[in-house]
This record gives sequence, C-alpha cells and structure tokens, in this order.
Amino acid sequence: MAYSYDDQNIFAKILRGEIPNDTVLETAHCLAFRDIAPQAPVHVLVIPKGAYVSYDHFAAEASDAEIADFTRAIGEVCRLCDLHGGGGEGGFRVISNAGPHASQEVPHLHVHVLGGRPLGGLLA
Ligand code: D5M
Repeated sequence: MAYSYDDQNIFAKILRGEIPNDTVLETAHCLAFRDIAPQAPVHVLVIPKGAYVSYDHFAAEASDAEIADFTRAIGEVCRLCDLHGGGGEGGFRVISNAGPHASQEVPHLHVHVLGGRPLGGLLA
C-alpha cells in the first residue's frame, strides 16, 4: 500500500510549533503531550516526529532508531505518569487508531496512553 501524509494535520502543526501543546516528554524522534479531550485522568498522546500516518506506515518505513525511540517513549510516559500506581494497583492501556474503521481523527501516527482509573473491558 502507498501511504500519503497530509502535512497540514494538527499534529504536524504541533511538531512545527504552530499550535501549543502540553508536553510530557520529548525525545530525539518523538513528542508526548496531553490529549486535549482526556478520556481518563491520564491521557497522553505519543507521536513520532517523522511523517507517518499510521502504525503500519511507521513499521514499514521508519528507521530502527525511530522505532526503538518510539517504543521507549511510550514506556517512559507510563513511568513518568506513574501508571502502575505507587503500590502497583493501577495499570494503563495503549491504543493506536488507524483509518475510518478505527475512527482515526488525526492522520499522523499517535498512540493513546490512558490510565489513572479503572478502564473497563477493551471494547466496553
Ligand atoms: O484521536 C485523536 C486525538 O487527538 C483525540 O483524542 C483528540 C486529540 N487532539 C486533537 N487535537 C489536539 C490538540 N491540539 N492537542 C492535543 N490533543 C488533540 P484519534 O485516535 O485520531 O481518534
């Protein structure tokens, strides 16, 4: 499949500094910031700085360094936000929506990191 990337999407504008964001973490290849419409007490979006529309696009075309950095950044956000809770009683969910069937709103790869409350069953 050929992937096309719209550089006018809102996360591209955030990466260019044209729109403000509430940054949680910045790494060499990623930015993590709080979702503007949080669905849980902790709701952070982790995005690669590269122009990838979805996870499959990223996996097909990103460098090993970008993939490693993205994976580590997601884990680091969970750690920074203490999502296991002090005694390990918490937990978290990591989701990435792609395409119309998943109701992807912003066509730049992003992972939602959700936690801070019981999240129910996956499709609840
Ligand atoms: O989710 C896209 C998510 O992006 C959705 O939860 C709202 C969030 N969003 C949209 N605009 C912003 C800005 N400007 N800052 C922070 N978060 C934002 P999807 O998986 O594409 O359905």
